[in-house]
Amino acid sequence: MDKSFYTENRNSLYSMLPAGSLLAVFSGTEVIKTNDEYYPFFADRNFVYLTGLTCKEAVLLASKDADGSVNERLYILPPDLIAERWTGVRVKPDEAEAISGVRDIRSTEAFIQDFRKLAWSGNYGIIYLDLYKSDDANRDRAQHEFKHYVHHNLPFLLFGNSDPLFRKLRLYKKPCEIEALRVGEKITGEGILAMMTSSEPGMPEYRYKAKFDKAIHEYAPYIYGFPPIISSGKNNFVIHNYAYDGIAQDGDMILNDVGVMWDFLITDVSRSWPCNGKFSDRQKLLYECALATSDYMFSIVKPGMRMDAVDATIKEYNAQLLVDAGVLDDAANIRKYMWHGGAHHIGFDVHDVVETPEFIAPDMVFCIDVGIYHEEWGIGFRLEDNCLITEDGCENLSAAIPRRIEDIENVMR
Ligand SMILES: [Mn+2]
Repeated sequence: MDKSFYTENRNSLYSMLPAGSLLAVFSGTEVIKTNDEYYPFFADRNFVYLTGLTCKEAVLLASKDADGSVNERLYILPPDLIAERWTGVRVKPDEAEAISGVRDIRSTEAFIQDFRKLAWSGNYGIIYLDLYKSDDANRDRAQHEFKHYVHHNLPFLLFGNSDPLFRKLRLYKKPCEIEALRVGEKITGEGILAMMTSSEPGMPEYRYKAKFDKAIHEYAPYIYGFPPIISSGKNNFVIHNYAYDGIAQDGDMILNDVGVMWDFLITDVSRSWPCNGKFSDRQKLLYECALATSDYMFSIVKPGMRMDAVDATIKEYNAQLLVDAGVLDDAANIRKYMWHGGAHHIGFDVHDVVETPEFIAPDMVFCIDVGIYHEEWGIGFRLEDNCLITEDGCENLSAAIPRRIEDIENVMR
């Protein structure tokens, strides 16, 4: 991604801040796993969205003056030969500038002092931080800890929450983001095809995963969009199954819900097939309902449609098909077979952090996900594609990944 993307994102965010405000965005800190071992560091997505940098412990600090002018500074860890010998080279100021477009690059050692000077100047009444948590049990992140610091030491500053501002921006994808998604879809497809073409009864789930991993890691060292969900048979009834400990038995469906991250944009695609390469009558019956529902959605989704109608229509349409097929007694009971929502936005996060729109508009990208879980028949699967909203309709970004019974069976033959 070119630095102009990040510069534009920052300027859009700054334009939404009131005059006389401060903004700090943190990349985050490593999380301990055990003893002296840490989880692989994963930078805060809003920080990445503004800077393109993925280094730990960095901070973007912006100040917006009464006249509306903005000054921005980017704080990165200073050089440390011993630390870098152990855990890798740190980004240098000129590299940070080239990636992000921020001109004023400083050491993190200067951050607190600089921040206090700005606060004490009396020119700023409010500090904006991304204070979002998806669950009360979530650990405090760097910005939450900083909030405690400000609350105790600079109590005259008010807090603003930048989370809704980021959500407004991230709802609409820019052309370079859509291009990144297109590359990601291609790689995702290669991973899925590698599993489809090697599928056979008796194959352990972890070997399916190995096929997927091998295919996508031809492209980048860290390319997972999220932990791949790959399961078979009864394990498909666990919606987020990460165990990979089952063995596909003859007659089982394979379910996978996978995606890659390319230029920070994440794809999210589900494909399902019988491990033996031939749909049974019952599998065919249920799969055709899901496919017809998905096809219908791609034919009607367009700008101006209510966003909440997407999920509702997926359920209603699929319910009617299942009733017509004699599978479901009453469309009102669809929750028996459909267990999860059918439309979430994708982007820098797989469940993207966006403002929930009332109406669909161009440049939004969300999943159209039809899952059917028929426990009595032992058949559970989902069909999930990535839907880009265009000027007058929508485009299925993952359409090239086999999704029709005939295409799947041909690929597997
Ligand atoms: Mn999804």
